[in-house]
Amino acid sequence: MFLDYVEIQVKAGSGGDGRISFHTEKFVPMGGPNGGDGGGGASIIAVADSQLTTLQDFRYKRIYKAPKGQPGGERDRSGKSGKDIYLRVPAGTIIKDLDSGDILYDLDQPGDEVVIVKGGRGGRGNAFFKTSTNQSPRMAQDGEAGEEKRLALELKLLAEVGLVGLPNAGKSTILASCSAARPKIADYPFTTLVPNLGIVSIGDYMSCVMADIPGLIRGAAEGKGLGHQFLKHIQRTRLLVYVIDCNEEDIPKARETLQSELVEFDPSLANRASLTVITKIDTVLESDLKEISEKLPSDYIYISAVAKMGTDEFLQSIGRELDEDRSQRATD
Ligand SMILES: Nc1nc2c(ncn2[C@@H]2O[C@H](COP(=O)(O)OP(=O)(O)OP(=O)(O)O)[C@@H](O)[C@H]2O)c(=O)[nH]1
Ligand SMILES: [Mg+2]
Repeated sequence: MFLDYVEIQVKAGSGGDGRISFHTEKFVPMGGPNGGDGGGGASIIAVADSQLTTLQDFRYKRIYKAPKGQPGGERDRSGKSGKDIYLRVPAGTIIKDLDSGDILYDLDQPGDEVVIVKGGRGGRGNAFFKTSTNQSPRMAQDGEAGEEKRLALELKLLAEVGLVGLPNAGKSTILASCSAARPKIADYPFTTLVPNLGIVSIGDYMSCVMADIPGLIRGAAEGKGLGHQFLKHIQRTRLLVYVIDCNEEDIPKARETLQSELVEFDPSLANRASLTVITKIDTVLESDLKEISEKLPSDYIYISAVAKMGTDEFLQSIGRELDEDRSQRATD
């Protein structure tokens, strides 16, 4: 399956208890307090690891407990802290709290790291409680309990193909026409507010996951419009599809705006495989379309997602690009 999901229980270590003890020497049966502090309990930390692609490792081990801190010692010695536990998860893992239903973390990039449950603090030893009025306190603090949570780990569907375009270009219509996804489609900009994913079949043997993100506008990389929050979703796609409405006044400029926003966001996107699709061709006369296409690069693809014109060829091109990308990866 594409979606990988596991539920786990995590418990951080409690802090070690503080110690009650007193300095003793020959002829000084009871000197000042010298009980040390307890050590901190260990935390559990999740790390996104680029080597992993599934949550398989969590299938059989569901409960994780981090070690406690050691109790404080005599002669002001602090207890040792527990050693933190690292849980390695694939990049693209979302961590949800099963009790509240909230998404707590989104570990998108390899190397991303979060403390999912924090170890308890060590308790203070009795040396800490010495005051001018109480020279020999007989009290010490217990270690704090470690945090405990029930979590769901969910691996986000990794989209191989990302549709990028200006608002209202027709991206969601393309996703709807070639997958079972039913994104909202409407004749106004910023209809799509969060990314949509769909599974696209190409011929009989191949399929890919396609992502439709909110429209991008100039300045998106700096936060204008909506698209920038979602640029990270196309960062990991293998193929970018630039979608441009054939009624766009200046198609080369639209193409350039889209590309420069992507590259500004992440320079490595400049080298990502890409296709450019001119859509809504059912809305212009054939003769006008000919005129438009003559001024554009010859590898642009012309489709109408509504009238299903050129869509098979479009999917074939996606298949070819993904094939090429896969074989390139194999030889890398
Ligand atoms: N005639 C025709 N209309 C289309 C075609 N593709 C999209 N449209 C229309 O164009 C409008 C915008 O389509 P969407 O698919 O919502 O555009 P979008 O790029 O997802 O827009 P945002 O999510 O707002 O960025 C809708 O009214 C669609 O019906 C097409 O191939 N032909
Ligand atoms: Mg849309």
